[in-house]
Amino acid sequence: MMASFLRQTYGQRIHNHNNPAAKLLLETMERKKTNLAVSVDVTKSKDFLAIIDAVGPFVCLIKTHVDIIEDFDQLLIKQLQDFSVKHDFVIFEDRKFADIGNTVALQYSSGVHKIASWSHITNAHPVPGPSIISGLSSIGLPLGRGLLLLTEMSTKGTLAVGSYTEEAVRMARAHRDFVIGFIAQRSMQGIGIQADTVDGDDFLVLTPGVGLDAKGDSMGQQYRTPRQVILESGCDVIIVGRGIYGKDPSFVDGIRVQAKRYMEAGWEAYQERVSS
Ligand code: S5P
Repeated sequence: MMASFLRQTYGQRIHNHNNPAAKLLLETMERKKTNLAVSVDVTKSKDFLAIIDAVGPFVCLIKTHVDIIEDFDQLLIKQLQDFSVKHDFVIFEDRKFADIGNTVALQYSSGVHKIASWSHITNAHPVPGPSIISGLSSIGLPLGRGLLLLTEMSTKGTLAVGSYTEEAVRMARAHRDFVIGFIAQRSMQGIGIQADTVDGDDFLVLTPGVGLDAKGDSMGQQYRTPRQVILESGCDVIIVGRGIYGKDPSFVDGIRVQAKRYMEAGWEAYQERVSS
């Protein structure tokens, strides 16, 4: 049976969550009236910071891949955190952990990037089984962090379908304190439980593979519109990368225009959803 989370506002849904990172994201979305997340996939600190400062006013969340930054240092993290305060957004390092519990705990806490110390949210592939959640939560839970499981992917030919997706949602249901939601292409409500059972778990769904002008790229990425993602598929956050900063990360005026455009498209689709 379909519960009614899809028709609740982001503000109302804050009360369905205990995890501080989930609450922070919903509060930010409600306060700034945006369900846009920007994925800042560039290799130079200068471009990384310029894009974040340009899109900051329009986003609820900034998604990072810090391992692609060539001139990474701890100062960059301080600058990212300062922007997160200045512009009021949540930070999500898209690390896609995928190893045994002991290894992911080390990768999350240590090394050059020390992700757990600054990223409110991170994500993991469910492929190792529940031990990946225990490993990451041993580090992240005491810090008030949240985890997203990748239950589906946006790419052509993805193996994350069918019973893999269902089992991953079941894993999440068993770890509600730390798993706040999914990277997926549609609402995961009712998945992994019997059809006649009421689903009381309000998971957040953050969705990449969003573009208004292109249908995909030459490497298997597939794009859908904010309307398809938020209204038709019941996802909560649109994640947009190249659709916003294109091929020229230094053209900040153009980036601002695109960010506003995606923000408005995402919010309109959400308003139509909650008022339907
Ligand atoms: O299924 C997925 C999961 C993720 S997290 N498909 C994705 O594209 N992503 C990430 O979203 C990907 O790593 C990239 O950072 C972003 C999409 O970027 P874009 O430029 O194609 O919008």
